[in-house]
Amino acid sequence: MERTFLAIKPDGVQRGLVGEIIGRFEAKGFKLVGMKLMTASRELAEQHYGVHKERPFFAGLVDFITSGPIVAMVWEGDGVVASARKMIGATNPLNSEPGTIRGDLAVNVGRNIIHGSDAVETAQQEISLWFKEEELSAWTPSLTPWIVE
Ligand code: DAT
Ligand code: MG
Repeated sequence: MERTFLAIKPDGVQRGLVGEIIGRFEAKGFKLVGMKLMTASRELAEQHYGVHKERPFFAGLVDFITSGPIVAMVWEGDGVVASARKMIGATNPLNSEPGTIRGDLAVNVGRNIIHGSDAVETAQQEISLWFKEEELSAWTPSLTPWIVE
């Protein structure tokens, strides 16, 4: 089953948006299989955003993402990687459609409140970077037959 890595960034936690954001993925019908509140080390943040290390915003991005607790999560479901990206919206919240998390709740690219893996392969790498296998729970929500046929 497909899985994605999502993280509510320090701005989302500080703004009290954890419940609002998690609620959207629950309501959609995806399954939460791992979650922890943690402050990322610089090393972890630099690995996570390694693809951006030559970009001018890299140092500031790492400073920001390590500045306070984040909520790291793994969600599961058919097509969850692409669907979560749609639910999150465009990188710059000023371009994110209303109805998306960033479109509804953010205004600045450096404070866009949530991360989501951009592809199935990236998701697998990010999940193994942030979580140990034993931190993930395989379970069957009792509502599953009412969500997927
Ligand atoms: P996304 O988070 O939508 O996958 P990304 O991978 O291109 O976006 O960039 C990672 C994060 O870096 C993004 O969430 C916010 C920050 N960022 C991206 N482009 C930026 C820019 N031009 N200025 C400042 N921060 C930027
Ligand atoms: Mg990205």
